[in-house]
Amino acid sequence: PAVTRREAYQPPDWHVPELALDIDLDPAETRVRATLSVIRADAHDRPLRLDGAGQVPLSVTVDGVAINDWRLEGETLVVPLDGSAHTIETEVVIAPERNTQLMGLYASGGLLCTQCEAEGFRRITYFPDRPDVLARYTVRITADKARYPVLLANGDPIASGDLEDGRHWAEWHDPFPKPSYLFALVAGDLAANRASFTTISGREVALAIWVRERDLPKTGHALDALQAAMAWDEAVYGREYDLGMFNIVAVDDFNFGAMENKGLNIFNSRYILADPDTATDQDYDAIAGVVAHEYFHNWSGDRVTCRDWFQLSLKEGFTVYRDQSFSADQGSAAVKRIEDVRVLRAAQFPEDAGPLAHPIRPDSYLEIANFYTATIYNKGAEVIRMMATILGPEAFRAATDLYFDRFDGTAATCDDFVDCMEEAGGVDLTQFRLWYSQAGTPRVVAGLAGQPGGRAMLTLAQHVPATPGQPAKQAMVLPLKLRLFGADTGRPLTDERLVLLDSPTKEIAFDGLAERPVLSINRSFSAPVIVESARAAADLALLSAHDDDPFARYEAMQQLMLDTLVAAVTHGRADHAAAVEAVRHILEDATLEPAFIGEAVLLPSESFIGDQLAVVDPEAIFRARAALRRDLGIALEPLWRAAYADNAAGHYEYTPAAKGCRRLRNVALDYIAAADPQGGAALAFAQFEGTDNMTDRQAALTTLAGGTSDARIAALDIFYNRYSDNALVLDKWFSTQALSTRDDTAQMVEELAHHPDFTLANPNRARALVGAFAVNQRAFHHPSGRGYRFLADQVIALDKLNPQTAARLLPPLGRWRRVDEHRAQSMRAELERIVATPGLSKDVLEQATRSLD
Ligand code: BAL
Ligand code: ZN
Repeated sequence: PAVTRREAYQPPDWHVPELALDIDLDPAETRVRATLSVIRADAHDRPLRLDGAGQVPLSVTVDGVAINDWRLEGETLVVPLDGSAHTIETEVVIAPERNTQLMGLYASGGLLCTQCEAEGFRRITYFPDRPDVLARYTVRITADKARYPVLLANGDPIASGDLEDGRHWAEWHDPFPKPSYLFALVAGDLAANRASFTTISGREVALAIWVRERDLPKTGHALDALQAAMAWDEAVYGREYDLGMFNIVAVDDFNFGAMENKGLNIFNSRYILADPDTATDQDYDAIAGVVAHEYFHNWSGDRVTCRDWFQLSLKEGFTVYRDQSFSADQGSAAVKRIEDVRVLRAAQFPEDAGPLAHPIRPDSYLEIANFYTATIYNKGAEVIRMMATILGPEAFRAATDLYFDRFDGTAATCDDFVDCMEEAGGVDLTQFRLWYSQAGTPRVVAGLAGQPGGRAMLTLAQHVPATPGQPAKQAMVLPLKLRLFGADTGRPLTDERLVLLDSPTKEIAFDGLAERPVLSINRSFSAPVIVESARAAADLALLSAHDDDPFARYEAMQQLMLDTLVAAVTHGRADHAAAVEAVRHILEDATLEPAFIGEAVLLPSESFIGDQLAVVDPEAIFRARAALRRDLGIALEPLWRAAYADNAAGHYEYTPAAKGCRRLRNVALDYIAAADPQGGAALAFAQFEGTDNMTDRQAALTTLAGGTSDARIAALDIFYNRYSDNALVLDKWFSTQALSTRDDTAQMVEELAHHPDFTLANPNRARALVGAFAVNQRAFHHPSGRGYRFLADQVIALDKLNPQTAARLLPPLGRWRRVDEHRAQSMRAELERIVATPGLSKDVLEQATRSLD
């Protein structure tokens, strides 16, 4: 397969200002007629080249006359043309019911729907399927009226009618030129939860969330989030919605979380449907975040799109930053920042440290679907955040205004965005741009040396590790917020200051310090880096108790626990006293909100502990973590029991305060179970049975699922029977078991893969079992190698149906450099088995071969 390179970018040879689609829907045989107005872009003599995939043209006409001098080069339709402007018509037949890749037009439940990003449109019709060809779309859909009473496409509806044969039709027009990846169509028997939104300039927008009739009661939260997001984007970014309608459709089979098609967002149903009985607080938060994310794309993605797919982070990094800021404004900003950093560390840092590392603007790809990564999305958001920090809020807003104004209606690049930051911010970001080209997580070594006379010298040194294809790195610009605190009193000794570390090393002197200083650095996680700063347990405990930046407080607590756990893994045992006392202090601090306490007292994940070690020993990490969990549970049992009792709610409410109470209470439950497995299991089972909400029910189930009590089997059965007709909740049933820390999880997961409710055809279900299992460090790295074999078997099987989802499950197998030689060999053997599989997709081939390097 051919590699696409960023540097090989050429502007399109032909523009397509208008596209009319006439789509006669049928699951087995859908007929698509496309009428393209094409204009030669400049003085060249190259033919028109239209991308296609999986179909052949039934006819091609030029200016109304059938031609036969077209040819196929691979799957590309090549049409020789004289002159500079023509009308081209093509006709194809496709079979959505046989489309298991879920790219292009496909069937999900009783619906027909589309997913076109990145290159799915070519599976529907012939077109220059690249993001820098922007057309105005008019779409006519015809379908059986009984089976598909609702017909939706992008833009606004312009006409509809009935036909004699039980069929009907609808026409939609989208006045905004858009690339093909934003095309969408949905047909089905759907019901709408409707509302309206009045924009800042007084225009009424009709909002609708379309779902199966029976799911209507679960759409209120998503609709509220949509309205909040629309108002927020006006207030914070000055962005107003631009069509008369905004439609969202929820579908069960979806490769992504959701998709920002202009005026017609299509969502994975897990990011729409929620009620207290079936969705956790985490689900509710994710729904609001994803609804906002897709809505925000209307400007950062749709109105201003990407020139080519190497610029993907232009829209994704910026839009993730926007949705993170929105969610921070809706609840606790501190807790949101902690959660976002946890996701970055769990998903992106390992990517940056492994064989699949790539810059946020990659240089080449075999399959672009493999680059919808935590690096493009989450590290991309951190890069935008750093620019916002450097510019400050007013200049950042001026810069985004400039960007939206200058590039409205066009396809832009990451450099265009940074140019606007420089111009409006009056800053030089030449060196900062290395964030776009260099992969790898920078490391900062920080040392603070106290000197006589109230002086201290801070020494900072940065190092960006080598990554595949990038052996040597240049020093980057790292915006580090820091502050000094007094070691005796915990009082601040300095103001917070923003240091731009832009050289390999830097020294900063502090004078007039009244006490020995303790360093608080990378406050609010101002740079997405790893800070190595040898600080004594007592100093970390001091920061965890006194730092005025909540993130830094959390971070000090995490570092203290990490140091304890790393010592335990390395030496076989560790002194837990400092960690216990620091946690006690947090639990006893009445000024802290429960949501924050719930985060601060959490143990670092097994994978994050592993990231601190040269060679990961998953069993040793599990044992060290379990020992600290048990000791924290036992030593602080009265405080956990008090937190459990004090944070009980009479009835369910979805408010930031109530969420925080549930969070702390469920963390406390898990520590109680660590201290007292039998009593904790009984408490968990009582909570499981007595609660009125899924947050508490799933938390109790998770605690039970990791233990050995008889209540575990009972709870799993009750849960299964209660929710056997709810696919989203059954996903939780699978993933809770796949994430269990029990000894027998690997075997249990193999058995669950034969459960009648397990199917690889549904991406959510595949991710719930296989994806969850592959991040369960202890089970996946089972010394027998059965975990690796299982993942490889599932990837090979899924690749035949859905290469994109299969490829996204593969990365854990590429972490073989991080484990002992025996495990590494087993992992490599499975990767080699995958690569040797006949008929492999380029998606999986690319991920597996890169993972072997
Ligand atoms: N553009 C793909 C889905 C998303 O990031 O919104
Ligand atoms: Zn996005």
